[in-house]
Amino acid sequence: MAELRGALIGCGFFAVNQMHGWRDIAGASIVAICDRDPERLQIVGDQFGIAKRYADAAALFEGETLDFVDIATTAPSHRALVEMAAQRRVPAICQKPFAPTLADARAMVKACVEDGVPLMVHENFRWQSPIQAVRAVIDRGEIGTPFFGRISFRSAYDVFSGQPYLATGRRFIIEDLGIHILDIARFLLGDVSTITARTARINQAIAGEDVATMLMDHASGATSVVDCSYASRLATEPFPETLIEIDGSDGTIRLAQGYQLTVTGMNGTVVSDVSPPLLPWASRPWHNIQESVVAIQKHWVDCLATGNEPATSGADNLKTFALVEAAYLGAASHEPVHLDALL
Ligand code: NAD
Ligand code: 89V
Repeated sequence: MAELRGALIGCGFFAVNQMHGWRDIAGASIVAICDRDPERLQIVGDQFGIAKRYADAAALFEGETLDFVDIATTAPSHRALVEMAAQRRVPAICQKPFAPTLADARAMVKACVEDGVPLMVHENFRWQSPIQAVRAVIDRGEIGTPFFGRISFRSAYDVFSGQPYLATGRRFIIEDLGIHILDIARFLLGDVSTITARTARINQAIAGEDVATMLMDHASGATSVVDCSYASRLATEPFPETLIEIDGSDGTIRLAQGYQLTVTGMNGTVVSDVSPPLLPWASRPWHNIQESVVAIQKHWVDCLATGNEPATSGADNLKTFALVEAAYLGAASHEPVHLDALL
């Protein structure tokens, strides 16, 4: 099969990981890049040897014949860019958060469905190898039927130095980080019917909430707690590890700090190291996230080749995005929120 011709829109902080990923993957390559900031365009273009550079997305679509576009801008531009791709019949990957509002996200899914264009949200956390290892234990039936989960991300890492915009939004941890952790909860325990949420702002120098605690009912009958904090100073900084506890009818799973996986099943306890590999271009502690970028991009190439729907398609991600929306509603009202009302 001929190599897929892709273009990257948005050459900022995180896009560099995506560019490394595309360089590692067989079957696809980035032939053009776009950013409205000339400095970012030059930095990424020079680093990855991309000669075709555009300051404007419409000019990119006009000037290039593309098999897909990888949108790595921040949320306010996502809808216009995805709709532009749909109109041009160009399959699109869109970074999380999918959109500023659920209404926008729904419209983006609709536009792609109507134009028959594949759409995947770059929701990469579930592709981290430690998370995949947890899911594999569940799938093998080693702990029976899960009835409880705790998916936890607590840290005091300074995310604001690399992503200064995170300090300025009215919404912070649920929209930016919680979205990943809620998606992991869905990935491990299935879709959610009800969510109850509480939030707090501990760091008074930022505009949004930096602590969120969420309790969820899953359609399977399982209950989960998703807790996120960027205000938790710990003896050893865990960023960006997601810690997991799953209890099932026949055993338990614990994914502990340091990527230690403990599975207790009917035949006893097995402890293993599920550390992600350190890719040649990656750097600690980000290597966990960086590896997941390669995994989700490979999945996209496979899906385009087979015609399968991506695991984190636009339609799938509406359910994760609805959890974000519901968590904010619930935190404001102090009432449980039924997902049916939003989806
Ligand atoms: P950033 O601000 O560093 O980069 C965004 C870039 O997009 C900027 O260079 C900006 O000039 C460009 N841009 C914005 N609108 C544009 C438009 N309409 N046309 C062309 N260029 C445009 O942001 P970032 O930290 O790289 O984050 C980008 C996205 O990636 C965000 O949605 C963020 O939430 C997400 N992100 C995801 C992960 C992950 O693990 N999946 C990690 C970090 C960030
Ligand atoms: O994944 C993200 O969206 C990042 C980070 C892990 C730092 O929260 O913003």
